[in-house]
Amino acid sequence: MNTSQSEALFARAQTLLPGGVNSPVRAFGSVGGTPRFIERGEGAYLHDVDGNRYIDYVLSWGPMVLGHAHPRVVESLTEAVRRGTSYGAPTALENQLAEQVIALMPHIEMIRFVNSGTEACMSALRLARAHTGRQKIVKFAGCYHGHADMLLVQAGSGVATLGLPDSPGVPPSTTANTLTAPYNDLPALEALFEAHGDDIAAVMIEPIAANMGFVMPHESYLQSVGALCRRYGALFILDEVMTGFRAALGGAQSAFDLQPDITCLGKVIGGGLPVGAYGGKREIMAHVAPAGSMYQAGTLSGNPLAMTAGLTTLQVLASDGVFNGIVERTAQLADGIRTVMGADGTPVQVGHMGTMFGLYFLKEADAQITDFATAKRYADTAKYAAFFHKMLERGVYLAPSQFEAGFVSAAHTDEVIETTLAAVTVAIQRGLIDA
Ligand code: KE4
Repeated sequence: MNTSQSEALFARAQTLLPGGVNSPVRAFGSVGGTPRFIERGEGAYLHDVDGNRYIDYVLSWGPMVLGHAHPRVVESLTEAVRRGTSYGAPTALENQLAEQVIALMPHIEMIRFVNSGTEACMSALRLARAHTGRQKIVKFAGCYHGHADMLLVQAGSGVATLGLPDSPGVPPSTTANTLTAPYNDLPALEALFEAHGDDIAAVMIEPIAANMGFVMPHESYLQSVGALCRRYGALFILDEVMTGFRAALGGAQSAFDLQPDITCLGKVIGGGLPVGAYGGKREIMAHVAPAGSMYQAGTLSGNPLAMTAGLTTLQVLASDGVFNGIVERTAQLADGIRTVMGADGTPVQVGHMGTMFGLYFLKEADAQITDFATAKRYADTAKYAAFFHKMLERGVYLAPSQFEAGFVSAAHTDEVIETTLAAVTVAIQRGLIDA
């Protein structure tokens, strides 16, 4: 496979951008090799600068749920851009996207749009502290909620990928109020509440832990987390930046019947343009300036292009049969991978929910990955890296890290899934994986 243009561009990029990228996980650090420089996306496919085509299961880390350059999104954005790109003033589009999100996630009674998931999570925690008057927050090892200082503690995603358990530059004073517990370990969380319960402002959790790979919550675990929050007067914050409109059309909160006080969103609601959001009960959101005194602001928050892309994306996604079609093909892919790996005797842990999935290669056949510690202990990252490259060579673009999830779009047809499974079969034929 010719990658000469990507190699040249990457060499130049590394003189201009730290690590040659604008987000660490894109640099192929944990899988090795040269990141592919993308020229365009079309449906289920990415096309790189060397003319190679890939079936895309990263989908910009979740946002491109309709596939790349969906005609309806392109058309609405083209019209919008002719009216200008940003006004710094309110528009009807913000009302419309808010109504669309609230219709799909009724636990959100009021919402604030921001520009990233990081901003959404950071602001949600400030809001929880403002609402409760308390200081401490709880997150879970291996969960990632963006790169705000107070959350870069035992984070997942790129931090886990790069083996940076805690980032330099974050003063201990900033994380002194951040408590952590293992995911899926209710007694550990109960112990934190027993020790700090009256000073815990909020618990923030990914309803599916998809920044340490793909870890499903144990039966009733999330409901128990919510109950503990209510018992001690802490806010229950669901970080659905990734699971929103992916784990289910109404997010994991609808699938698991959860009642979050605040929900954080991102990715899909921007349709590929920068959007994050946090929203929840009206009496909580009333603290947010200018309605209340909790300050949060943003030059480009709610900008008309991002609102347009997000609104069109959600409208198409919510139309008849679209979401369920993606769910069916995600299950077809996950089941197919499990079958192929099983036939080959390759130990894997495959998970899926809604339109997202995960694949761990296991160091031990009967290992179970249920949290960050077991993910680090049992995930065979070397074998994943080898598999990643075998698939890339066969035109399938998976996440360039074992500690990320995979995503499917409305453009991934049955034929695309079958082509992917054929590539999986060839990629794992005994001896083809070097590790
Ligand atoms: P952003 O600031 O990257 O928009 O969102 C941060 C964030 C918050 N919460 C969850 C659950 C997330 O998954 C993310 C971001 N996800 C990563 C991928 N695992 C983004 C990819 C990247 O960092 O380049």
